[in-house]
Amino acid sequence: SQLHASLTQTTFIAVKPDGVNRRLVGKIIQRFEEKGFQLVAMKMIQPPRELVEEHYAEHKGKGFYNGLVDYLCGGPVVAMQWKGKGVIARSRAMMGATKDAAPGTIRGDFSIEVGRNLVHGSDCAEAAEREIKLWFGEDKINYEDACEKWIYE
Ligand code: ABT
Ligand code: MG
Repeated sequence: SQLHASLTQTTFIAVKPDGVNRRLVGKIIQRFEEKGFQLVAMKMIQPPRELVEEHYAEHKGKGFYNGLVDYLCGGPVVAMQWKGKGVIARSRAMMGATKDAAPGTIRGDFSIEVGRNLVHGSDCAEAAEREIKLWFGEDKINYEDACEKWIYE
C-alpha cells in the first residue's frame, strides 16, 4: 500500500539452493542493489531441517510441504537482510509471483517451476520480523549508509 511504500523497512531475502548452484547469486543481489536497496546482513548456510520446517510452518500438512523442505535444505542458502522504503512489497514484486511469474521479474526471467523458484522474500512485516529472528537470531546489524564516504578520500 501507499502507506508502507514510504516506510523504511528491513526484509528477509534468501537465494535458495538452486540459485546458488546455478551461479545466480551475483545477478540476484545485483537487482536489489540496482533498485537502491541496502544490503545490511548476509551469510551462506546449509540450513538444518528444523530451521526450514519452522520457516515454512504455515505450509505444514500440505501436499507439497515435504518436497518444499527437501528443496530448501538440499544445498547452501544465501540468507540476507535488505533495507529500504517499502522493501517488503517492492522486493516481492521484483521476485515475481509464486506461480507464472511475469518476464522482467527474477523468477520470471530465470525460473520455470514453482518448486525451483530461486529466491525467497518475506511476504509482510510480521513475516519479515519472524524470519529475520529465525535465520539471524537477535543480533541487530546496522551500519550507516554513507556511499560517498567510501568513494571519495
Ligand atoms: P517463498 O518465497 O518460498 O515463500 O514463495 P512464495 O511466498 O512466493 O510462495 P508461498 B505461497 O509462500 O509458497 C511457498 C513455497 O511452496 C511452493 N508451493 C506453493 C508449491 O510448490 N505449490 C503450491 O501450490 C504453493 C501454493 C512454492 C513456494 N516456494 N518454493 N519453493
Ligand atoms: Mg512465502
